[in-house]
Amino acid sequence: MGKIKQASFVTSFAQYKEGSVPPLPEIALVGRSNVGKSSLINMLTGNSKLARISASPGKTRLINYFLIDKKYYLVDLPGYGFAKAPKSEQQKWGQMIDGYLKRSANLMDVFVLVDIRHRPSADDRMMVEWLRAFEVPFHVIATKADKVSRAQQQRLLMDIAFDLKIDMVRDIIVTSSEKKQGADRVIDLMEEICRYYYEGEEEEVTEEEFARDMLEEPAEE
Ligand SMILES: Nc1nc2c(ncn2[C@@H]2O[C@H](COP(=O)(O)OP(=O)(O)OP(=O)(O)O)[C@@H](O)[C@H]2O)c(=O)[nH]1
Ligand SMILES: [Mg+2]
Repeated sequence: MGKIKQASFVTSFAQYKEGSVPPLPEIALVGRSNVGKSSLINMLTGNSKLARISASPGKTRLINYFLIDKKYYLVDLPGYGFAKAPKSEQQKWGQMIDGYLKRSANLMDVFVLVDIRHRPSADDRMMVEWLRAFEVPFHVIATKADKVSRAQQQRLLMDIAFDLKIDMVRDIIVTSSEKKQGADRVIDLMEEICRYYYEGEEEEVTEEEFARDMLEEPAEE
């Protein structure tokens, strides 16, 4: 059963730039603004203060890197579809997400988060289609499961699977950051994704190596 021992914030960018962080496998979180991306990171790491969350959408405005167990990065991206944001801001965020997904060489998997209560939006469907088209591996995570009853869950998941053209309802991982539900499954999956990157060999960066690489490639604001 997976558990994260160590997690820390590394850096954030307004614009993805290759080679800005020491190379390690990356798992990115995407989804509508307010869906619970940052909350999920906090639940997974058991640190409620690691990623900033907010009741109002549009909290995460940069690409945030979190180093997990010195082995991989969880990358928190700004949410899309935040209707109240000015058009220019929305465009900027769109470009940020797009630029990151297209250019990150170590991107291993994308977690697409959807609120279990709602049918996926046009943006959600577009995101999934885009990932399929570019053959980026992804998994769908349904958030806020505490907001619906167990009986409702199955039907809602079937709708989500249908909209996103996911064959198996059980492929959707159900989580609740509020009730700390689903963390084991997500962590096990992340471990599996990283094993694939390292192809069996256990590799970790030492603190010294990490600090040195960070110095060599100063992050730009
Ligand atoms: N009930 C419940 N509320 C949740 C859950 N996950 C997140 N929330 C709430 O939803 C709101 C948004 O959460 P965030 O984690 O900031 O969402 P986000 O996807 O990072 O949003 P952006 O940064 O704007 O893209 C906050 O008020 C959270 O407390 C959950 O599993 N259950
Ligand atoms: Mg956020």
